[in-house]
Amino acid sequence: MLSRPPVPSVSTFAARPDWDVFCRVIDNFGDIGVCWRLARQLAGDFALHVRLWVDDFDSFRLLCPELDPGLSIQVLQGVEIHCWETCFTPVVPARVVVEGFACHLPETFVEHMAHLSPRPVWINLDYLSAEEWVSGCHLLPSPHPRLPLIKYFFFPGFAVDTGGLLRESTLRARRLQFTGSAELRSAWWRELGSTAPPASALLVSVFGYDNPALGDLLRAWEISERPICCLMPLSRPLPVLDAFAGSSLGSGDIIRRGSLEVRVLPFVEQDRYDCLLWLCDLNFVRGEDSFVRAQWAARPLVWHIYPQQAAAHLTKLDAFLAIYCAQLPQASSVVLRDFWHAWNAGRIEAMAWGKLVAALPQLREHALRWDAELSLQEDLLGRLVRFSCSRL
Ligand code: TRH
Repeated sequence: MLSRPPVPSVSTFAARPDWDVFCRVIDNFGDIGVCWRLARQLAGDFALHVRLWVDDFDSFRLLCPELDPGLSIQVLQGVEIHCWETCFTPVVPARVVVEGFACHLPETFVEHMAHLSPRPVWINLDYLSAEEWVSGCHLLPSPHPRLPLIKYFFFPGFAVDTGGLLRESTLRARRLQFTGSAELRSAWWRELGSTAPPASALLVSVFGYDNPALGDLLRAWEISERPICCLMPLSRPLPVLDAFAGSSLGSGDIIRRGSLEVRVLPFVEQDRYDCLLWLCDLNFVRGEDSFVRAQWAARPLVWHIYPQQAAAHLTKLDAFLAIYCAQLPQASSVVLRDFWHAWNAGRIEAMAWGKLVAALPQLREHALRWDAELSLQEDLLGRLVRFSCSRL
């Protein structure tokens, strides 16, 4: 026999929400980056009433500066955002409940889900991987050991039989509008308190984990034939960059050495970060969400994968390289693979950079093709909403 659920508090929206999305920030920005994007798209593209529960407003605010850390409930971009306090105030669960990256829902909330009729569809949104096992595990049910509830494992991925990738319906149109409009581009630079670098410069964005290979790269860029402008949004100081500069750098600082200009940027709002990726000739990205956004930018990319124990991440890296390089001419494929491996191993030879630059025109064509082909697949939320509807 189930015990009675606690009395719910009143939500800012009158009716019971359509979706609850729970996000615990473990480290960095991937968890909140994905959950915020997903919640915004549910509200924007699907006109759903979404409640987003986040336990760390300080991290969240870096991606979404409008967030008021003093408010425990607020509505932004159509999403009802709640501070996920340690002591969870009971509410009526939504029709669909997304647990971001196995973040463990509050016990009282799970009890409450079990008492509802119909019971909510419970989804665990997992991490992205290009590995083959993902297709076999996507949508596997996991019955609750005690309560009459089933949790489904939803795996993002690159194949049609996985959960796909987050991609808002307006993304491509926004990108084309931005890249095609000199006015929008100069407004973007202006808002950042900066100006566009000369057209002759190779524009590179760098967002990665602390990596000694960055020092190798900066030194190679310093003596590059072509001027290089490197844009680096920082959320915290980067020791390798500071060592290169010889002083501690912060947002707004610029270093000029030989052919290289490094501009340290503030960590920009999520949509503005997209614009940065769209502007650059080459993007260094990391983790999960920036890695996906760089693919939707249709520009060449270098991925710093999130390091895991026993080098498990290298298997993930190779699984992606295998599909990404499948239709890339052999010579460029070797260059790209070698460069990604070297970047992740923390050591870049000057010659490797030279080879990558030479391959850039071909890599750019490939990135356009990759984006076009991958965009033909249904996006993650289309798949997730369809699956949830089938279980409601
Ligand atoms: O920050 P990440 O490394 O995040 C993660 C987490 O470490 C997570 O625990 C791990 O499991 C996962 O990687 C694989 O990188 P990611 O995923 O790219 O998230 C960064 C987010 O920050 C993404 O939504 C883009 C956003 N962003 C901005 O909004 N503005 C910026 O200026 C930058 C650089 C990024």
